[in-house]
Amino acid sequence: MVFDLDMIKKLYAAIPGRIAKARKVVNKPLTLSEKILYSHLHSDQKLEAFGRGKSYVDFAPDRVAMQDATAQMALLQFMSAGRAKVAVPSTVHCDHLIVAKVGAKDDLVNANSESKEVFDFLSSVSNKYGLGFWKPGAGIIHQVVLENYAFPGGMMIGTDSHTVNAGGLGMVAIGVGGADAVDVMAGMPWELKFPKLIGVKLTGKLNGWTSAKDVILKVAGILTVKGGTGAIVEYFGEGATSMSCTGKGTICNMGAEIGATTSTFGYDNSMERYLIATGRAEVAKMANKVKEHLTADPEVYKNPEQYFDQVIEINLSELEPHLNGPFTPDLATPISKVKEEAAKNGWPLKVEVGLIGSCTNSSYEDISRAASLAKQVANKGLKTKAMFTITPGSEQVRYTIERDGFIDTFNKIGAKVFANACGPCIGMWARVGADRKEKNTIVHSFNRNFQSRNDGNPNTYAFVASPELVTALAIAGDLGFNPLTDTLINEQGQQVKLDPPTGDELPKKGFDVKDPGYQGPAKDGSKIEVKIDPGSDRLQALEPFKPWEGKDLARLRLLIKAKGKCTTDHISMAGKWLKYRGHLDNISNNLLIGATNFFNEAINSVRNGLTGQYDEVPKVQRAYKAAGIGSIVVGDENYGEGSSREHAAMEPRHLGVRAILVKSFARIHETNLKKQGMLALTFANKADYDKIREDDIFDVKGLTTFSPEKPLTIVIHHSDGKIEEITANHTYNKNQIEWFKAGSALNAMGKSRPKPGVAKPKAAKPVAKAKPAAKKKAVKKAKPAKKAAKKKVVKKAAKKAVKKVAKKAAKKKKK
Ligand code: MIC
Ligand code: SF4
Repeated sequence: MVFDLDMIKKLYAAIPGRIAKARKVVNKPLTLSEKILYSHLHSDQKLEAFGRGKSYVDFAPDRVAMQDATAQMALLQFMSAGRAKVAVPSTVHCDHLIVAKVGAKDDLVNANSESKEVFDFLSSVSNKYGLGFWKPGAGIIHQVVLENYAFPGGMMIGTDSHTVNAGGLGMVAIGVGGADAVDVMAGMPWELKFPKLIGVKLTGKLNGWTSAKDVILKVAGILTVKGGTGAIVEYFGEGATSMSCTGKGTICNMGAEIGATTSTFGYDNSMERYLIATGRAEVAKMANKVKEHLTADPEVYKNPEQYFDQVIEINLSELEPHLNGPFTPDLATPISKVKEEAAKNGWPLKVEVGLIGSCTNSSYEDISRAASLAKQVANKGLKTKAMFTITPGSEQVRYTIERDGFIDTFNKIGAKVFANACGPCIGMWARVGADRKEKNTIVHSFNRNFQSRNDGNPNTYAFVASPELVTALAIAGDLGFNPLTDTLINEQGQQVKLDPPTGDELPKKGFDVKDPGYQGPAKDGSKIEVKIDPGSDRLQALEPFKPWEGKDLARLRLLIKAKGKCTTDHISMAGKWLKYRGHLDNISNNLLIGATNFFNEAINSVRNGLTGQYDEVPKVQRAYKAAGIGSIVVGDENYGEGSSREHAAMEPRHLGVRAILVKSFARIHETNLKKQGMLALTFANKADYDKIREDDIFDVKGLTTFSPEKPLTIVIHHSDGKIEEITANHTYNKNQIEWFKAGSALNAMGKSRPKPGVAKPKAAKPVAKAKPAAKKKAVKKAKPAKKAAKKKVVKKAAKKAVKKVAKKAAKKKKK
């Protein structure tokens, strides 16, 4: 089944004209990223030469993708939007809620019973509102999207940071929080600060042990986890065109680990081959006709320095396989240096488990290359030393690799094949013995290796590498093994060397699948009732957050001064907590339980300012909430790195934290905080972080005149009577300040109203106090809904709401 043909056809028909207009205004040759961005401006967005890293721009993405763990919150919010159907093609993918334990079959049965309520909820919401639904077992969102929906020149957003994977097929695909997805699904413009552009020129050609994964491992080492923040990374050059489309997907996927807004590649033969192999020859045909618009203008790649804000060059012919980690994906070590580094840093050398697959690396090419190594185990009389697991990215890949004998090959080395799902990548791994918290090493082909992420054990040293290298290291059972130079001793006592991996970019016999696991939506969803059991501990209907009280914030307590890395995994842990993603109050019990307290270096132990006692973070925050006291969280660099999960913003909001004050933010998290009505602030002077003491009390001043580019003041009351004032910067634009004032973006857009067709314990309060910004903005937001109403897709409620928003705004303007 080919999805979205009409939509793609329309876009391709419009692209040449849109790009020509943009080129005129920008007045210079365009990069691919600019072409895609400029051809996806929202109809109400004025075309101008936008300032990179400066202008806030309204876009109209072509589609939305959501995975089960984030879709719950996104769809709970969407249900408040009063729409009868999603405005753009959207899908839900059940992949995060499956625990990897015994093996694919049993694990899936377990997940289907344990998370039945959530899957049923997602399935019926999808059915009602017109979303495509991919059942548990169908595959991991990004692989399924690449196989079915991604197309060159398109723009999509997804409620998962690795949505960027679709850049492998020439898209601009961006990870966002659920509230952003709601905007697009409701037909509203989607706002993004126009990104900066980083160009990566790939020369030479991949060969031997080196694979596409090593490109991004190297880039991560160069740019670090925050080097891509606010930027799109565009890859080009002979090295780019000579690699496979799925290899490009891997590179784009892990662009999330350098904080990049997204990454992308120009349309080329590898993409055409992939489209054809995945049953989309028609899309390839259409793309071929507008080819020159699906890559940068030739001048750009000839003189990249003139068109990109930063250019990096990597020679693939010389690139060494890399191993990144532990605990951070940007600690890049070439394989030839690993032994030395391990000895220096005390990394355990014995590899306990090698894990391949995930959304990052489970293409046919990856699996076939890894299998070529597994085959050598028997052929060379070796024995695999470490445990070995595979999580295929989709049922299509799994079915095809089984047909082609690779699963059999892996089984022969004692591998365990888990369900087509996230599993160990996101801590959904019932790893035997992890609770003993022993120091140990694992290697995987996933993308993230933050502390505790895979198995919940903070002492697991996780390293990221290509599937090929992971397989070789699992066979050797030794982190210091360099397959390029070292030999292994086989069962007969002989020294043998592994041959470099070989494989097929695409299956010779084509892809095949029996049941891809897709469920299309009902034609008329109006009669479908979405039920939320009021007694459920998995799902909870959302109550709108309270609007801002109209004055400066006073007497805030310090909840935690987080030390060092504080990713979304530290703020809202995954693993066993994933099951509460649809229940805000329950998931709030994991707030910041992974963060390190600066003052005692302990995890999940902070001082309760009311009692002086140390307790768990959520408990202390609940005590402040019960006492009606607001609080503040202080953090280090790149706070909120990692996931798109908006729970990391909603939980503190729900529990009464008022401001997050850090040295710097990761992009998605900063937006999520703003969307949920929180104050996301940065130290104007980073050294002020050192001024914060454990028992400080804070005032936030300047909120009554809160405006773009005008810093706020934080008054710190130390317990010794000393008072200090520091400056806090912010990046709120006018519209975002309205979100803060209204209590959340959802409130500000007048979306929170009783939920049509939803059985819920208490009706949500209408947001009487929501103040839409200026008339212009409100009408702008309302317009698409008006259009939809004409098409009779929006019910009366939506029409009424549109009028209400416009009327209120008009009234406000008169005042
Ligand atoms: C991840 O890789 O961290 C996740 C789990 O896919 C997240 C989404 C989530 O937390 O649900 C992401 O990357 O956005
Ligand atoms: Fe799933 Fe891991 Fe990919 Fe996130 S990075 S979508 S958890 S496989």
